[in-house]
Amino acid sequence: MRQILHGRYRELAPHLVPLDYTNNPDIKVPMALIVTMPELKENPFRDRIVETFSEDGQGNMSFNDFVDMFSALCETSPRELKTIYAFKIYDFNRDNFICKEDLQKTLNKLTKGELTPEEVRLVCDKAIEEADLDADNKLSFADFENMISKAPDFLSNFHVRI
Ligand SMILES: [Ca+2]
Ligand SMILES: [Ca+2]
Repeated sequence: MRQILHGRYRELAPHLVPLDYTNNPDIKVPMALIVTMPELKENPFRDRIVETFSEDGQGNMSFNDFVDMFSALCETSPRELKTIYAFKIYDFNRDNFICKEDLQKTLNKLTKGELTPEEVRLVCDKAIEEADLDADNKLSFADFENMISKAPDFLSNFHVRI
């Protein structure tokens, strides 16, 4: 798997990525190139996914970041792991909670802008109301796990076959 991924990583930037990785060179491939991969380019969360898995938080990916990303996204990776990353990806403002604004952005991406702002608001209010176990009007990770158990569709963008 690592070898296949190295080939895929290298073909994104052959002038940048060496063939020999035995000394773990400090190379990063920018997000703009990563998101062109067929596994990601149709995914409405591609930028967020790449940002979230990049150690620098900006989407510049080392080979290790790249391996971590595809290990988490592959079809055999456990749901708990996908849930952890989905929470980070949906937490747009990175405050460790999914608030209404985060969920509205998420839903706009999930539905590709097919819902009106009013519909998005209604769906978000209802989703938070149903999942919010401690009633603070935002989703902690525990609340989010509760939401995923009822609505696994929220993980549907985090399965990739490579
Ligand atoms: Ca947040
Ligand atoms: Ca809560």
